[in-house]
Amino acid sequence: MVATLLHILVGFSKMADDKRKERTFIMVKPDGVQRGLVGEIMKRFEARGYKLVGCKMCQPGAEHLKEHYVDLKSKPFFPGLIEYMTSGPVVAMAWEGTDAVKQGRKMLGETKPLESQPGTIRGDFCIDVGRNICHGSDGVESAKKEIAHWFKEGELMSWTPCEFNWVYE
Ligand code: DAT
Ligand code: MG
Repeated sequence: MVATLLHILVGFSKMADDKRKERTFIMVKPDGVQRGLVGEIMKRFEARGYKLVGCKMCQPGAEHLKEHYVDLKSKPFFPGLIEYMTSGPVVAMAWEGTDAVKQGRKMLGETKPLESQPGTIRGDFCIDVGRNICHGSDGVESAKKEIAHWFKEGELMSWTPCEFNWVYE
């Protein structure tokens, strides 16, 4: 009886632990970098309690971006999107924590900045959809795919911030 209870408790704690390991891919787009908003965007994820597990500035070519946005390749704005995304360096990041994917999207706001609430990143810092300064994964599976697309194995860190037990109960 005690052993079964213990087993259940360990199971629950493992589930909570796994949830806290959810990762999302967040990228500051070329306009966000040009406009000096890298720190502002990172600050919000840090302050929320999410953990940075990968971060690099890079300027990949069109092929890499076409693959990243492959689901949109038939859209009329696709060529313009690729031109914009390859126009300068971006900052690619992986953030980890409970519900990171959904919360990351909420923190970014809507695709169209004018439909984004004030208090969100897009609602606070941009206007046009084609200059919406940041990217965030839209699902747990796409986050895994995007993180694998942007980061090599050794570029992702496993670490425990000293604040961990002050963020999670
Ligand atoms: P999100 O970036 O919110 O996930 P998405 O995946 O639908 O949005 O589109 C990717 C990017 O493509 C988006 O951030 C900006 C651009 N985009 C989307 N819809 C657009 C449109 N109607 N006109 C111009 N650019 C658009
Ligand atoms: Mg998207």
